[in-house]
Amino acid sequence: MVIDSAVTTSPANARQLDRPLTTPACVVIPTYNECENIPALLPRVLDYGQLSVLVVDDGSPDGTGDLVAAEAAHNPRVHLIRRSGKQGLGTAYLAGFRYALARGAEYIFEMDADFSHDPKYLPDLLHAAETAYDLVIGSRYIAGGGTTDWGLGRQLISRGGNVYARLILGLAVADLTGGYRCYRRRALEAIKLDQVKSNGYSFQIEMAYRVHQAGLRVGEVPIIFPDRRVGASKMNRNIVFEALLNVVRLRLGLL
Ligand SMILES: Nc1nc2c(ncn2[C@@H]2O[C@H](COP(=O)(O)OP(=O)(O)OP(=O)(O)O)[C@@H](O)[C@H]2O)c(=O)[nH]1
Ligand SMILES: [Mg+2]
Repeated sequence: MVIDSAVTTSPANARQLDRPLTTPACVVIPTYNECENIPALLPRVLDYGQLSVLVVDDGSPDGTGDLVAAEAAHNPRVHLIRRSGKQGLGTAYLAGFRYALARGAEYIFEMDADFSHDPKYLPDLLHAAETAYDLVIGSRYIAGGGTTDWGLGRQLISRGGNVYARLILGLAVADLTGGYRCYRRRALEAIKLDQVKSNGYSFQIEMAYRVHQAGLRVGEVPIIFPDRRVGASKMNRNIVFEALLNVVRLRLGLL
């Protein structure tokens, strides 16, 4: 199948294959320059026959989008949204959520492409979503979870950010910034995706807060989180500052 012959255009700057989801669970993976990771990651996720993958690629100059398009051409469990340029993690996820919801997904995962989120935890997240929670977060900060490889600076930012967000928002969630997640459909339906404002680090915090505010159940399962295998981090100081400010805005109802 030639990818451009079967695309719909929605929104204006995104191209996507117009095809149905063949499984009730969909793993959304945003990518920007992950050509060294994505070819190894896709088969690991697809090992789980009940899962589909949706990559949201922001015009990666390294050709990540083309690699995924080649997979999608012969595997109906691989889906791809291509956006024209780097537009941020938050809007990538929102585009992915809308795509999955429109195709009837019951369980929608968030996962990084860089192997910090080990695919071996996918069944744990799914099981917890099926049996106990509307949003399950793979957690570094509950018993059994943790990070490896991180220097002191990175650890302090992550732990400090979580304590800060938890105190201000009053949520009993240890890893509010964790981005390895599984949402039940009803959690994404309960929050108005159009109203989600954060695009960077605080996107995860805002999503968890909104699910909690909607009266739904947020829970955690432990994960060990190693540093990205290869490729460059997209973290920067602006993302951290945006997050600090947005937590206060959220609490005050200004976001
Ligand atoms: N589509 C899209 N994906 C992005 C964007 N920014 C980051 N990503 C992807 O989002 C995931 C997480 O980004 P990372 O750079 O790993 O950010 P991080 O995990 O906070 O930082 P590290 O721990 O240093 O890896 C990866 O799969 C990235 O390729 C973006 O603007 N658009
Ligand atoms: Mg990462």
